[in-house]
Amino acid sequence: MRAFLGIGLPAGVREAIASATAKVRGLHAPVAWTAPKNLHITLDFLGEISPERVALVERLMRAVASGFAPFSLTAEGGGAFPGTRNPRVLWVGFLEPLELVRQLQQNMGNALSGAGFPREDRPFHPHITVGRTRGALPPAWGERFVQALSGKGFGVVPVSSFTLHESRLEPSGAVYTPLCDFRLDGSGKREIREEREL
Ligand code: 2AM
Repeated sequence: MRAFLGIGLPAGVREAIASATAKVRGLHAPVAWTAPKNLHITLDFLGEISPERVALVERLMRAVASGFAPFSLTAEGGGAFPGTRNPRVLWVGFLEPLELVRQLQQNMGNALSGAGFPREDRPFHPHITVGRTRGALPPAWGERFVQALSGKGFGVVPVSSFTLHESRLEPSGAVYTPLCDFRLDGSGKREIREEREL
């Protein structure tokens, strides 16, 4: 099974992104746009995993989630990977502070790599992929995309859990099926307390 761990978005944020990108989507550039229902933040892409590994991931992620209290993220503006001159992935970003989501992603990566899952070698840049390019774009198209989203707010994403998803690649596009939610049900103060006890 192809799987990833991610954070879902409220309908209002997905709608705000869909309406802010409607104009650029209407330009018919060679871009595969993410269906609004599929918009999400990826925390860890697991790739192909066996059913036995799914149970292990669930155990590990429950432990990670219990170390965090809910927090929120504010979606604003956009960018392109690897850059606006040669865009492959078009994304919506988040305002600082991002320490909590970075810490969450890091703790997830530590738990997973400790259990033998390969560690993501790219630095974590929290984002929502809104499109992937499928061919050559007109000159300055990437800059225009980023300008179209610049300074635009898409709302607050309350993060009270994260989710293990199955991702099936169908001819009509990716189909994501949520398998398990991990509630952030800790106080978020566990590490500070442990440090004090030392
Ligand atoms: P991204 O959109 O943040 O780039 C589900 O397929 C999610 O997993 C995608 O949205 C993508 O996150 C991420 N993903 C897909 N294929 C990947 C890969 N080969 N390596 C890393 N992340 C991947």
